[in-house]
Amino acid sequence: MKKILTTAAAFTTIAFVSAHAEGMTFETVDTDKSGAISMQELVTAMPTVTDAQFKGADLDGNGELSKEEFEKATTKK
Ligand SMILES: [Ca+2]
Ligand SMILES: [Ca+2]
Repeated sequence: MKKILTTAAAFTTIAFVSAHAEGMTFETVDTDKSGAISMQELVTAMPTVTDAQFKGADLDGNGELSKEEFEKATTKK
């Protein structure tokens, strides 16, 4: 049950990548190579992403996705 609850809590974050993440890596989304993914970069890579989904993936709330945050958001399980 614990595993299911963890998955459910992360589901809104994960949802935005499921259809788009194939072959997509942090490096390809971070088009300006700043080391973090901005909302604009994420939308460029995944046009269906919403602001709420971006904020859900931005675990520390600094307005950008670190590699760790991006990888968590794109992990399907
Ligand atoms: Ca960037
Ligand atoms: Ca962040």
